Amino acid sequence: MNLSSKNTEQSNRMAFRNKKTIQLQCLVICLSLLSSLLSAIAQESTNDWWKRTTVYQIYPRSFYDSNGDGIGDLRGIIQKLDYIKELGYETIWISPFFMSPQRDFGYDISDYYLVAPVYGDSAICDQLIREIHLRKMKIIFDLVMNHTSDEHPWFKESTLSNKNNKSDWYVWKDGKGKMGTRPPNNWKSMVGGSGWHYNKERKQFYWASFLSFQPDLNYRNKDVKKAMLDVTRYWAEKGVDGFRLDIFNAIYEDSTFSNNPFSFKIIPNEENPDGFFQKAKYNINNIQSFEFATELRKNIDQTGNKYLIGEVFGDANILKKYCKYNGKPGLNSVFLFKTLGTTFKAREYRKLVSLFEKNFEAPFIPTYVFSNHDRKRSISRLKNDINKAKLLALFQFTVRGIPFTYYGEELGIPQTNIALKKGKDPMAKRYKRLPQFLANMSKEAINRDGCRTPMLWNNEKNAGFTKGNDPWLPVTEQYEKLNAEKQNSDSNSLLTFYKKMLALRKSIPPLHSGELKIAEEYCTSKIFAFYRILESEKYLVVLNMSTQTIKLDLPEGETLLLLNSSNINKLESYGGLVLKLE
Ligand SMILES: [Ca+2]
Ligand SMILES: [Ca+2]
Repeated sequence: MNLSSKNTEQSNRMAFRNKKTIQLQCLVICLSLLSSLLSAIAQESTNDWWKRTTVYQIYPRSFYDSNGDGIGDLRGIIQKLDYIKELGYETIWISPFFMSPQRDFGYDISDYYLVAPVYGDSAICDQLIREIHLRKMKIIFDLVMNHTSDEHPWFKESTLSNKNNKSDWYVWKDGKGKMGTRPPNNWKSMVGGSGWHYNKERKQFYWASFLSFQPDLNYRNKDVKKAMLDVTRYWAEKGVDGFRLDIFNAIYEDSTFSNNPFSFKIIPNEENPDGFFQKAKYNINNIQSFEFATELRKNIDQTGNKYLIGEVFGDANILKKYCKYNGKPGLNSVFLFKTLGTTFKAREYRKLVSLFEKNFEAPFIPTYVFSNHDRKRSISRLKNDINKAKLLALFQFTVRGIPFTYYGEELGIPQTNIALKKGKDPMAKRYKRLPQFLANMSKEAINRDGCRTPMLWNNEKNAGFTKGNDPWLPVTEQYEKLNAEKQNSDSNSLLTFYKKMLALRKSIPPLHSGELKIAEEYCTSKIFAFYRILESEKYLVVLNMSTQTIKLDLPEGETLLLLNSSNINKLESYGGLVLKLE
């Protein structure tokens, strides 16, 4: 071998080594890119936990009483966390338990940082957050940002004079007329009647969107806004995973305080807050409330991936503005209460889902709610038909959206009819002179006590809700049949079906993360059907929302669930199925 060939060989070997090094470097770069991509995907999917979650709402006063005073409490919730975990829910929303005179059972807060003694104390609250996280669940607090209790020290100070630190913290206005004793304008509160209330000390009116003892905060005052953003930061930093925001559409009022225009509408509803013969033009859904949603988002984002859900009313275009305004993100989602007024019929449900899909197309996500602490219990709207309730659960846990369950909905606890005169609810007190037959005719419960009766745990005294003698509201009479312990041991119960649905939803990604397409070819006046699709996986959900048996011609697939029926090709009354397509 001569020198030159030796050199060539050497340079070849070096080139080969260099090539190898470059290849290795490429591989390392590729791997690191892949790993950062994967971690970005993982990050994205952790950020989006709320999109896939299932929410269980607890009304703390009625869930479980740990000390026998007849009122549910936080320690009681801790003792029953395993029940919710075993059911399969991932997130718990708890109605307010902060310091409050309890005139509206917690939706009238007198200190946002303290727990009302009837429910526990700060240490138990910390323990509750910890215990929920230990079980790998999330916790959502219920924040009433629009108003405080009239016993909040801020309001007390504000009433003293119009020249103190807090005098501008609420919405004060001079009255009209010679003596200034007529309300500043014609605005009606959400519960009817003028929302303006005269205060003798200040000789001025204050504005209250809801009840008279719940004065609205003035968000045009910078200190108020900061104080309330501080409240959300405080709890978020303590580990709370999100907030349900009470009447968020009432945060800002129009600064002109002009009279609202006339409307023929008498009762406000979920899609339209107009009512009591006026358009709620100047007091509801103010554009500054949309902007505030984006400010709240920005503020809360500094504490991690938190979920914000607003209680708002209005048409879909308005509602969407709370989620995104001027290109900026706001609340993650809003309640879509149209579900509550939708008749249990195939065509109605098809319309509902089409509308929600159109208005809340991905990356937005709809919410599906059928009961809460203000509304008639779902099973009572379904005429106590357990088969319908199961079919509704099948729908709610397979449709694209975040499902919300109100405690006891999984047991089919019915609405209790409690006379207005006996009502503890301040709404019942307000309307106590209304003839009872008129209250009974109303589509929605005027006395909200009826949907807040104690949870039914077992067959013992007071259905196991309290060891005391006197639950704060009467226990449902059918508790021997409906209690959780009994239903847990019955493979055919509503509770067992809920468990099954929650497990199914969790185990099949297309059901919690896939897109939805209405299966038009199966939809009729009796059948509602849709697909859930994620990448190459496709599932078909068919619901027979009629009293008849319906013949079906289904594609090949694996039946994952068959409800109220023995044959997938002949779906019996209120039968439903989930089919994995090949
Ligand atoms: Ca108690
Ligand atoms: Ca307000």
